[in-house]
Formats: sequence, structure tokens, C-alpha cells
Amino acid sequence: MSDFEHVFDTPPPGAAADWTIPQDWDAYTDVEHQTWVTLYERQMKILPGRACDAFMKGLDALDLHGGGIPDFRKMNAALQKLTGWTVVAVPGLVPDDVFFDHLANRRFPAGQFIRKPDQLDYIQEPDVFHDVFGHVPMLSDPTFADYMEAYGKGGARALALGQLKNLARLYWYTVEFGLMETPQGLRIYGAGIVSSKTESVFSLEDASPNRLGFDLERVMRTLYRIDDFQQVYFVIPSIESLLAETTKDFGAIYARVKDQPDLPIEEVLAADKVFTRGTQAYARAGGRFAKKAS
Ligand code: HBI
Ligand code: FE
Repeated sequence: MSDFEHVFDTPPPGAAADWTIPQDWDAYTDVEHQTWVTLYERQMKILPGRACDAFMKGLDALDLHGGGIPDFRKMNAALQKLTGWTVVAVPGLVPDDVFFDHLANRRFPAGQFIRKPDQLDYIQEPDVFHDVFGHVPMLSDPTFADYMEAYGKGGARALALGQLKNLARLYWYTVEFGLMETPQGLRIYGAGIVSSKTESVFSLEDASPNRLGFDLERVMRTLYRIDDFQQVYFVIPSIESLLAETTKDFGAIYARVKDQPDLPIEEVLAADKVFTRGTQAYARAGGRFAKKAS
């Protein structure tokens, strides 16, 4: 994921060796707090009935309904009691090994900055709204909290094996863009979707993307996009089933996928459990919110 321009290779001035910085909550301006409120209110108009129960419960448990950018000191007091996780402020994307080490120790690195009012719909790098509104509510769910720690612990190993790209795909298609099956239908748990006004609807309701049953090895081989809506979403039966995946022998899986070709984003395999065989009409129309075909 180093397509972003702000990836430094040493902690920027003011950051600790683990890349954390003070949140400095008192320094946020009214405009910055208002940006959070605008984004929050937009999401809360569309997420009921689309976001999974664990996410909605997390918003309540962490009292994220207040106005403005949350104060990590207050939020962490509640989060730590629930699952032992804390949120630490970072200046932006941090190196993979630093990222994994934080997750392995139940620390979630959240961007300290917030997007500008004229960038509401699309940001290159995860800001405090993507990270805290998108990711943190799920960390209040004990099972998902265990999954995120296991992911962090797996990261160091994937790096050592030179197979980070396979593990990054697992993160992408679960933590960032995952869907879940529920008796009421498909629901969102991925942070990249739940923090996006447009993709929250597109991921569940548009005929364009494929929606396929989650399969660990298959996901590890599947390419993804970082610049537009996903063309495939993977569906887990439950958070418990996702956690159970982490007890598999990743070494053997890495060895198998190492020599196999990556799977094109649009591909549907004979072995796939197909919830939706998408038309890919959105991507073929040029994507990026389907500009009118010129
Ligand atoms: N750094 N702050 C931050 N947030 C991320 O989500 C993040 C990161 N560094 C690396 C990274 N994600 C991905 O490359 C890993 O998931 C593989
Ligand atoms: Fe994210």
C-alpha cells in the first residue's frame, strides 16, 4: 500500500520511535470538528440497516455520537475496558512493520489529521474520520478485537517471508472492505466502506460488483483497487468464523499461493460461493463515481 505519497521512512519531527504523536485534541479547530460532524451525520443517515450490529453497538459503547473529533483519552478509557485496545495518534501511514507491531499489541494507529472540508468524499490517506469512525467501533467487539491482534502478529511473519502482499489482501477484503451475512441480509463491517457515503450503498445494493463467499486462500490471491469502489466484496458468515481463519497454517498457505498467479479483480471461480455475479457496469463506465460516459 505504499502508493501514497506521505510514506516517510523515519518518524517525522515530533513523532516517537514507534511513530506515535500526541493527538493534541485541544488544538483541533472548529472547522475540523465541524468536518467530523458533517461526515458523521452523513453516515448516520445511511448506516442503520446497512452496517452490522457490532459496528452500531461500538458507536454506542464508545459514545461516538458526540459532536466533533473524539478525544482519544476519553475514548481509550472506554475502549480499553471493553477489549484492551487503545487508539494511538500517528501523522499518517506508518511503515508496515511499525503498523503490525502496534496491532499485535492492541494499539490501533489512527491518523491525527482530518480531511479538508472540500475533500469530504475522497481522501488518499486514512484520516481520523476513516480510522476512528471506520475502524474503532469494531475494536469494541471482543471477537473482532482478537482478529485484529492476530492479524498484527501474522504481519511480522508475512514480512519475514516476503509475502506481505498476500496478507495485505486479507486486510483489504476484511478489515477495510468486508461484508457479513446476517439473517436480515448482507451487512457492512469494513471500515473503508462504512466511512464512505457512496460505497456504503454501492457495496450492498449496486448490481455492478461481485459478492463472493470469503475463502482465505482465494482472498490472498485476489488483486484489489485502492483508488475506487471495489469490484468484488467478500462475505463472511460471522466474525467468529473470521477469527477461526487465523488458526489455519498460514505458512502452508503462503507456500501454496506463492507460485500461483494473482487472481484478476473481476474473476469468478467455479469454486466461489456466489452471492452476486456482478455486471461490472460501474468499472466499465470508468468508475470514480461513474462519471457520465463521455
Ligand atoms: N499505516 N497509519 C497506517 N494505517 C494503515 O492502515 C496502514 C499503515 N501502514 C501500512 C498499512 N496500513 C498496510 O500496508 C498494511 O495493512 C499491510
Ligand atoms: Fe483503514
